[in-house]
Amino acid sequence: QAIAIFDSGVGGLTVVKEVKRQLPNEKIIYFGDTARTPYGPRTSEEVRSFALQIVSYLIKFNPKMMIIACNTATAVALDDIKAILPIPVVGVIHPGVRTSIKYTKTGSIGVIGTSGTIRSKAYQDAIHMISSNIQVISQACPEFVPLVEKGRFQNEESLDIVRRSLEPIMHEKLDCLILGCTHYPFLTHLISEVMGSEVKLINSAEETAREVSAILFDRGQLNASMNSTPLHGFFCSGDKVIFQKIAYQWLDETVDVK
Ligand code: DGN
Repeated sequence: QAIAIFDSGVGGLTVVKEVKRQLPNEKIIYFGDTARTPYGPRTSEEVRSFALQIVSYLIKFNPKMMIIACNTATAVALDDIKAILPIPVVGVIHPGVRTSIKYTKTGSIGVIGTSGTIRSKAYQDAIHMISSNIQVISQACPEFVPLVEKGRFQNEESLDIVRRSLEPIMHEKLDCLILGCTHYPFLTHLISEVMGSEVKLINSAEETAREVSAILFDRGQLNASMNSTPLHGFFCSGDKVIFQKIAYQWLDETVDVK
């Protein structure tokens, strides 16, 4: 049985990479909704209905677990998806929140994400549920996802966009910044250049994969066999050539995309 993972596009590949690293024997089925990306500017109802459609597609593969590798969809649909699926469902918000709370010394945590994620206040609520006196400084960066979907994660123009988007929080006294969108790790170098090396960037993929591993271990569902490399399945709703190119750059392997 596979682990199903989905996102609005290529962003969830940052989670795939970490799941593959921590759980190399697990088979992954991935769906990227590249035809309808970005989800950030859409209404909550729209994102929820897209997420439910994708889940009903992926569940046909009989996965043992579902990862919502999209913060925007996690913010609005995690509870609904948990309620309808008979398998464990993991989102990407709580893992990033836990990592940031463990890390912060100043008690000021930055969060960047899509307009939908920031508007939902999902990070703020999750952080304050654990520790009410932490200051959360949030900033929506709506221009980042289109950059990543076009594969533009390194050029000068992208650096200018990153600088302009982060300007409002650049001088805040943050010691960590949650990359509250799974697309943003693609822009790590640029974000780091703008925020400075003293701000730790938190990519929720690592902690998400750890949570997945713990759940599968508890359920006795970890695949321990080292006999063969699992054959993953990648699907996208839009241009498969661009998806394949970005997947190759990020995962360092050629993937067959349907
Ligand atoms: N990767 C999605 C997220 O984590 O929010 C991006 C959503 C979008 O398409 N804007």
